[in-house]
Amino acid sequence: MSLRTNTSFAELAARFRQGSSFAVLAHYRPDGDAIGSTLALGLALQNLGKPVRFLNEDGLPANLAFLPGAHLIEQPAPGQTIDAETVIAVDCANRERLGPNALAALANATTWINLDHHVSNEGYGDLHYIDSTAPAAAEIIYDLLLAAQLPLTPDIASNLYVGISTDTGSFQYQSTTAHTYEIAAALIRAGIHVSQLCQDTYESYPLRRVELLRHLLNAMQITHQGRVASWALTRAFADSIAMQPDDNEGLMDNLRSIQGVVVAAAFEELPGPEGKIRLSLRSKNPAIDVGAICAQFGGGGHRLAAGARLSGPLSDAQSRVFQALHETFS
Ligand SMILES: [Mn+2]
Repeated sequence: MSLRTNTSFAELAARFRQGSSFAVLAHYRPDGDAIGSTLALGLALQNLGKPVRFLNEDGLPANLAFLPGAHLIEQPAPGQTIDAETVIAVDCANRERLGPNALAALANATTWINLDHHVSNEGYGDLHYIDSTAPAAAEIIYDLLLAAQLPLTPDIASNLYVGISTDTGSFQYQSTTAHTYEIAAALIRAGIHVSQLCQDTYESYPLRRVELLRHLLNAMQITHQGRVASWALTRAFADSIAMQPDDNEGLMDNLRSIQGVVVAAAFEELPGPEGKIRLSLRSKNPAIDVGAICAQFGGGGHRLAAGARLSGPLSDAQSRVFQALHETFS
């Protein structure tokens, strides 16, 4: 299953031209694809002369503040109302992940459009376009802008590039295709500065992130006959370095990169009285479907990258996940 849709690029392009006002948003805890896709599509709609609100439940992460137009991202306050006729959700598998404040703020919208690449997407909204072969939502946005004949400004192209680069592990993951590289070439022709964007994306980390990496290297466990590498981040350590929500983004690639490791697992004790544990799983082998494992725990994602939230305490969550991994390998 690859493309699931009840619409077409032509219909979406017509909606963009007919719509009176828009809000664009992505999932909470936004990554480069979430913010890059939000900004690229929103800026394209602005260039059509439309009023656009750019939202994210968690606001703009500091590490993505370099993206052109990033200052436009608003964090909806509890009880706030945002008037937009058409809402476009990008890179978000279900309504809940848009966040409660964002959903409440947009309650008066008349049309909801869902553009995504998560295979677990629930098909919410009036119109949905879900291409699970696309390695990034930004790749779908690129194809859509091209089909809609909307101009690819350097600002829009920069956002699309960072969205695709971050969701493909710098054009390395299995989902990366010839089309992905063709898009990258088109984005370069549109005037982006690749080396500057890569430096802003991958070589501008806060020291906190390196302290997290030190913690990872000290605390990681290798189990399941060398096939699973895992890291448990305790709240106590996170608090001791005043960790910000996006500081550990992508750190588990260090676990994935170990020879013989097939699955990388990261556990994180989340703040708050519920004592929830965030689980992130990455697989190097398409035969090991970590999306299915996370689904057992009420989460979801892709075959090679998925997540879930488990009840605590940490040691219980770890043993449940280790058991599920044991069954997957046996
Ligand atoms: Mn994505």
